Amino acid sequence: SSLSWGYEAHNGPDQWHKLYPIAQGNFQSPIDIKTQEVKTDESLKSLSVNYNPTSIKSIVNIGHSFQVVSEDKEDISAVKGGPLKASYRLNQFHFHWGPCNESGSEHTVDGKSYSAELHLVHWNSEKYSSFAEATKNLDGCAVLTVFLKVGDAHPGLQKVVDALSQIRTKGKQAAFTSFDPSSLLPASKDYWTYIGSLTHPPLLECVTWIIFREPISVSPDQINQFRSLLSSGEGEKECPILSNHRPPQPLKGREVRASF
Ligand code: B30
Ligand code: ZN
Repeated sequence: SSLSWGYEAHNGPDQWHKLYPIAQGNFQSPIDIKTQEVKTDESLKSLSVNYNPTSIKSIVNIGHSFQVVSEDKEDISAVKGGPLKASYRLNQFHFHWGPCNESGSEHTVDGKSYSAELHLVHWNSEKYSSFAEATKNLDGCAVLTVFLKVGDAHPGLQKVVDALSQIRTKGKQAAFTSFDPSSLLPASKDYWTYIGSLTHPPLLECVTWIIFREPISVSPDQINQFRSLLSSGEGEKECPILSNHRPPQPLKGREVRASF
């Protein structure tokens, strides 16, 4: 173990349970989606995603990743419908990736990894008053998830990639405004859903996962820009963020439903 968690051998996913025993809990994420065991649920409503570019405020290097922050004082950007029984407000979005294109996603589909994974993180603003409070409850959060595969460049992602040069080191942040997160969603709104956890410490079991079946394509250059971000601070020895994904966890009897 180590002073703080990370993704290296000494402080990575296999060590997290020592400081965060819930790492071995019954509702952990990510998981492998076994498409033959998924149940189509005709009663699942279609998702209603309402994002407003005015809620997006900044982009920040948080050391193990970077995130784009959405102002969440009101439901300016929110999701409802689908498996959700309330409106969930957008708090931030971020990505997970790996050192090469063969791995990087957190969820897998029939054992197959994608090259990266986008998480749009929301909290239940009808029942709770902050993201932190929401994370203490099973119905607290909803994460919309999009797989990234390497191929053609993604025009919507390029604006995010272009901002990374301003936040190369840990702790840096920059203004990032009038961006529409819907530009990062796939054309098809078919999704899988299950109940799980945050995928890194504190690993709280508070997330309704909504995972789009269809991936988006990003170029080799776009994903390489993710890998050029640094986990080190300004003036420290340069340490690129090459991997920040947790492997799939045991399903432990949970049901994965499909909207399609
Ligand atoms: S995820 O979407 O399941 N990967 C947190 C939010 C989303 C996920 C995992 C964890 C979380 O704990 N957020 C609050 C505090 N975080 C910032 C952050 O959002 O991401 C602080 C931190 O770590 O040190 Cu990473
Ligand atoms: Zn995440």
